[in-house]
This record gives sequence, structure tokens and C-alpha cells, in this order.
Amino acid sequence: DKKKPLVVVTRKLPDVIETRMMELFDTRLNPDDLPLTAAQLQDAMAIAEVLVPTVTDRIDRALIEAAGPQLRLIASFGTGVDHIDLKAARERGIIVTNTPGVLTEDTADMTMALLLATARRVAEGERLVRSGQWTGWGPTTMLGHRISGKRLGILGMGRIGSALARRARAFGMSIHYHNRRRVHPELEQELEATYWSSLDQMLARMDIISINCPHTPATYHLLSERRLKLLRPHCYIVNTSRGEVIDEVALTRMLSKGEIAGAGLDVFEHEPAVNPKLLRLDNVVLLPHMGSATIEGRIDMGEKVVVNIKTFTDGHAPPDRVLEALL
Ligand code: 8YV
Repeated sequence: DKKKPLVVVTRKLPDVIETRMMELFDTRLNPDDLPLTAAQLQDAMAIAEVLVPTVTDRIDRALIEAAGPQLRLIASFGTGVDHIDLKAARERGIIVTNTPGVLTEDTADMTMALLLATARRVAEGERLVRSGQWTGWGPTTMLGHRISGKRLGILGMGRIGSALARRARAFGMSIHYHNRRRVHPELEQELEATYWSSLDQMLARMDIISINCPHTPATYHLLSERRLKLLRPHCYIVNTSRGEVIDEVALTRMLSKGEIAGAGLDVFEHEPAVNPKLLRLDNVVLLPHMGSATIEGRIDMGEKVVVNIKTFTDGHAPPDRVLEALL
């Protein structure tokens, strides 16, 4: 009987997943639902053959270089891999996997929820009722903006971007997108999506912008101050990707000056810290990184992690290997 691989899991995962991991592997769980400190992460990487981190674990070059030689696989619980230094991992011969596909629909749903909440002032209205300050219906009170007939500009037309486009079509929006590569003509046709090779030109013509690209060195502050200034003042921004894709300081300043109409943000540049100036604005909807937070999604993600570990430790190529070049 082959020795079971030592798997260290950094966060509390759904019970069914933890049970499955305990059956299959020599698994060390983290019973406290608290992120590990860098020192604890380093200890974990000194003994683990497989590490299962999440977005809250910053696995930088120093940690990877300090890892024990037995560490062969980082099977991340999540799709975004910007918390892992992929280059350092490759140099050390460590394989990285993620969990793509299973959180596409949930994240697209949450993007739509944020888009509606922002344009139709859902959170603001809810705050008004709860505050006891609501004095009754008025023909000109709590007016938001209609979303049907509006132009949605999707930055990053991958799985989540396409799922968002399908939903937005059903809400009567017209779909525009910018991507490094134009998508397959069949997909473009299905989504009735207009491709903009120039991000700047697209930004200047949209009513709502949604960020759906990964955070990579190439997309860091892709919405820079200069680009944010291209937006028309009635434009809304929705972000369920990563905070780092937008210059949050510039965004906050422009939102407070009314140079951008509003923003729905599920992610922030320095999570879990949120710019205190954002907290004071009424034209923003702020969520605690819950785009993929469904019970079903978390179990699906866990199952993907299990399959990646099992396949790899059985000596085969894991299905969700992350290749830097494809990011
Ligand atoms: C998860 C996410 O909450 O998958 C991602 O990239 O941002 C979220 O779905 C998180 O990554 C879990 O590690």
C-alpha cells in the first residue's frame, strides 16, 4: 500500500470535502477559520507534499524558495492565482492547479446582482428603510438608471465574461467587450457582442463597465486614472474580479466628485481593508468578496481540488494545471 501524500489545507473547507480529503490523503486541516500567518504558511510548506491554499494566502517567491523539497503541488482552492508567484513555483518545479469553470455561473450571477444593485440603488434603498428615515413614496425619489437598452462593456471575455453577457442580453443590454484576443466568431454571434480592440475607445462609449479579467502583471491598474477619465460621468463600474485591476484611489476620488456615477465592488485592492473614503459614499455597493460564495460552488471547488491532487499524486497530469503563458 502506497504511503498517502501529506496534504496541508490552509482554510476550513466544506465538511464533505474535508472528509473526502481525510479518506484519500494524509490531510492536515485548519480547524480555525482564520488565515494562516506567513510564518504558519512557511511551516506548512516545510512539510507538505501538497499545499491547498486559498486567495487569502500570499505565496510569494520567498515562501516558495523556503519550501521543503517534498512540496510538489500547490492545488489552490479558487480560480484566480494572483496570490501565487507562478514563476517562482515553476523555477522550483512545483505544479500549480486551480478550480476553473465551477464558479462561472455563480460569479456571473453576483456580477448581475451588483450591476442591478448599483444602477437601481438597491443597497441605498435598503439602508433608507432600515434607518427609519423613509418618509414614503415620491415620484422623484430614489431614482436610479434603467439598464435595458444600455451598453455593457465587458473587460475580459472569458468564461465569466461570457456568462455575464448571456445574462445581460436577457436584461436587454447591448454587449461590448475588450479582450487581448477576439473571441471565436460563433461565440461573438451568440452573445451579439461587439469587439473593441481599443480599450480606450470602448471605455469612452459605455454606460456600464464590468471587470472580468484575471489580475496579472499585464492587468494591474488596467483601469488607471487616465483610463477612468475616459468614462462618461453617467457610467457605472462593476468589479467581481480583483481589486488590483482598478486604481482604487483614483476610482474613489472620481466617485466622490461625481465623475463616475457609481460602482459595485466585490473586491478591493488591499482586501480586507477597504478605502475608508469608499465607505462614506452612497453611490457604491460594497460586498466582501462573495462572488463565488455558494454552498454548491464551494463543494464543486473542493471536488476539483481533490481530483487535481489525486490525479497528480497518482502520477498523472492534473486536469487544472495553471500555465503562466496562458494567463
Ligand atoms: C474565491 C475567487 O472566493 O476563485 C477566485 O478567484 O476569487 C473566489 O472565487 C477564492 O479564490 C477562494 O480561494
